[in-house]
Amino acid sequence: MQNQKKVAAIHDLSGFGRCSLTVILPILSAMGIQACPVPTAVLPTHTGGFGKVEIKDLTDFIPAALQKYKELEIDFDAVYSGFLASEKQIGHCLEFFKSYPAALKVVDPVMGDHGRIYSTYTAELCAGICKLAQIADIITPNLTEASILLDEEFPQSLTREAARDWLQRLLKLAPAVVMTGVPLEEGIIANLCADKSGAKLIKCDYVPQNYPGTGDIFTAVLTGGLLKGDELHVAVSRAASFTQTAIRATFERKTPPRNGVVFEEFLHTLVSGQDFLEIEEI
Ligand code: PXL
Repeated sequence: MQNQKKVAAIHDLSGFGRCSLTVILPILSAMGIQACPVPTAVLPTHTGGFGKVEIKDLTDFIPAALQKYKELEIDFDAVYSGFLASEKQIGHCLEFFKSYPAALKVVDPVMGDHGRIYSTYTAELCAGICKLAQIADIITPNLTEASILLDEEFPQSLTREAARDWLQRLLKLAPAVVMTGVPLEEGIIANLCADKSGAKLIKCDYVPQNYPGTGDIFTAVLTGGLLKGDELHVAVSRAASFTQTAIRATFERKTPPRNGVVFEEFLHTLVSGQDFLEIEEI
C-alpha cells in the first residue's frame, strides 16, 4: 500500500473486555492503517465490572518509547491518546503531541461514563485531561466527559439547543469536536460533531444496554476515517454505523455487558468502508 498511514496510539492494554488497544489496533489495521501502540498501563480486564483489578502502570514507558521513535526518525500521521494511568502521563502525552506537529492530534478525553468518573481517575488526572484537550485537533467526549470539560452538572439528556450550545463551547477547546452517544430530549441517541464548517447530527438506535469500550471503537473508526480523507461528519457517520452494528449484534446475543461488544466479525465492513448513517444538520 502506498503512503500507508501510521498512528501512535497512547492507551491502556486491557486483556479482557474489549476496550482501548484491544479494539483500537484491529480497527485501525482493518482500515489499512499501521497502529503503533504506546501502552499507558497493562490490566487483566478493564475497570468496569470485574471487581478490583491489578494495574501495571507504564508511565515511564511513554517517554522511553517517544525517545526511541525520535532516534529512529519514525514519523506518525496521527497521535491518538485515551485512557491514562497517572497524572504524570499528561506531561508525557503533551510532549508526544509536541514532537509530531504535523500529525493529527486526537484526544479522546477518557474520564468516565453515565455521569460517573472511572474508579482509577483522580480530580488531578481529570484536570490534566482537560489541559490535553486544549492542544488537540479533535476531541471526542461522551456526555459525561463533555460535562467535565465544560464544568457543567451531568444531564441525563440535552435539548437540541443545549447540544448546539455545548458544541460551540467545546469548540473553544479544540477546532473539531465530536460528542458521542448523547441522549436528546426528543428521545433519540445522537452523535454530534462541529468544526468551522458547521455542526451536524448523526442519529443512532437506542439499545437499552450500555457496553464498555464503545467510545474507543467509535474514536478508532473516526480516526481511521479522518486519516483516509473523510470530512468530519462523514467520519462520524462511518464510526456511528460501525459502533451501532456491533452494539445491536451484541444486544441480540445477550452476552454479558462487561465483556464488551462483538466487533470482530464486522471488521471486514471497515475494509470495504461503505457503511454510513444518515447525516443531518443540527
Ligand atoms: O473504554 C474506556 C476504558 C479504557 N480503559 C480502561 C477502562 C475503561 C473504562 O472502563 O476501564 C482500563
